[in-house]
Amino acid sequence: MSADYFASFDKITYAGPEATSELSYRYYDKDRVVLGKRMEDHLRFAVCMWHTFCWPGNDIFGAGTFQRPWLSGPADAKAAASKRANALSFVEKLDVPFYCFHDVDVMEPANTAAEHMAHLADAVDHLEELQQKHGRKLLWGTANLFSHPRFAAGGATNPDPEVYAFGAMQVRGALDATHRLGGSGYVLWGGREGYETLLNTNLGRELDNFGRFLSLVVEHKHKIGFKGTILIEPKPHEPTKHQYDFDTATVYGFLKRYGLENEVKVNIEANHATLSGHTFEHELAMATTLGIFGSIDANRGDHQNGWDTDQFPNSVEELTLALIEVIRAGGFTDGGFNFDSKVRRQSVDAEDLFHGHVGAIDVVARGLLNAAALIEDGRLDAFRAERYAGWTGELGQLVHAPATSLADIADLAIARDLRPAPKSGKQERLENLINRFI
Ligand code: XLS
Ligand code: CA
Ligand code: CA
Repeated sequence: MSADYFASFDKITYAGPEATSELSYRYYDKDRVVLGKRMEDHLRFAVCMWHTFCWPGNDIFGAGTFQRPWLSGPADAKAAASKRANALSFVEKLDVPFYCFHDVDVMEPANTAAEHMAHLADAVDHLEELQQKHGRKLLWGTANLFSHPRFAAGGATNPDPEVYAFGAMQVRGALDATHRLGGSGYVLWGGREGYETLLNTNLGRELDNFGRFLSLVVEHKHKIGFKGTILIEPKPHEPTKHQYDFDTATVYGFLKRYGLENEVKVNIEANHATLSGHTFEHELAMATTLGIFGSIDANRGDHQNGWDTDQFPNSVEELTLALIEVIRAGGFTDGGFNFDSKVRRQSVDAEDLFHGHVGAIDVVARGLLNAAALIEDGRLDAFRAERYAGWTGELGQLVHAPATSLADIADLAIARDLRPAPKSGKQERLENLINRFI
């Protein structure tokens, strides 16, 4: 049916830090046990369909630059099948367990709702065979409610209920497909669930419609017996000026408001974290603290650019800090590290797709090894525990006792003549400690 675009590449294997081949893993050794778990089970890597196989390398100033055979002809059933087959073959060559997709990434384009369902069904049949053939699994599925012009004003927050219904059709289809393909999770990224101007926007109406949409998705998940996690992927803006799922803390407030905080978790993307003015590790720590840490898109931004460049992660330091938070969270349950990453527009060779993924996988693996070593060393956690030790003492317990009032605490401060002296937070010492492990 379709020629194997990656036929000339060997499977990528672990060859250790002294490896001579550029396309070998130097740190990702899938069977190596770290903190009691195989690396493959810790990291649960996934390749994304959209940037890697659907994007032709265009930007707002120029046309696609990539020569991918399935993108050069008409967007028909044959092209869609070639894309799927090549994608799964690529994931097998990388020897990582998972892939992720949007409905429209894998199917022949459709003009009507009925056609959408029929084409998606064909794609799911084929993906089921391919998963079997290549021994790969689905990390998460999702529906694209942002590319088609009908979604210019959003899907679940569109002023027009007919667009909302079309979006519901797509999400029902993609969630059913994810369930059938044994996916671990289902993601909702609301790129156009936001606004361009408040002049034409009814915020309250849009939030209630969005909350209702998410409740319906959760209800459907239980109805069909899908055991995976429903995930929201926060992002502050782009393409909309303001996106409702701004960051993890905002998503948590939204979930609480609609009673969904025990049903939905977050898929945190490094690039979106920095766009919202946070660090990647901040978003991870916040999600863990709020009990909604689910999965990760590891792609990063560029420090000089204020947009979503979706680059492969390449900072060992950034990944070490992130992995400390993942380990503190107890690791993934059904989430994983997805590479929602694009090679640069000038990286036109098939080989560039391998360099991007192999390098990123090794950077994340090094982050894991460093973070595990830091946790095992114990000094980082010991300092933090010591810094808060007062809260397990008498005063800390008194503050939290239900009968204690503000006046009780104030009176105690006076009665004991408290004169607390500043204590060093030891930031430089801790930063030096981290650097010794990188
Ligand atoms: C875009 C998002 C998108 C989601 C999936 O910025 O990262 O790719 O991960 O819809
Ligand atoms: Ca992104
Ligand atoms: Ca993403």
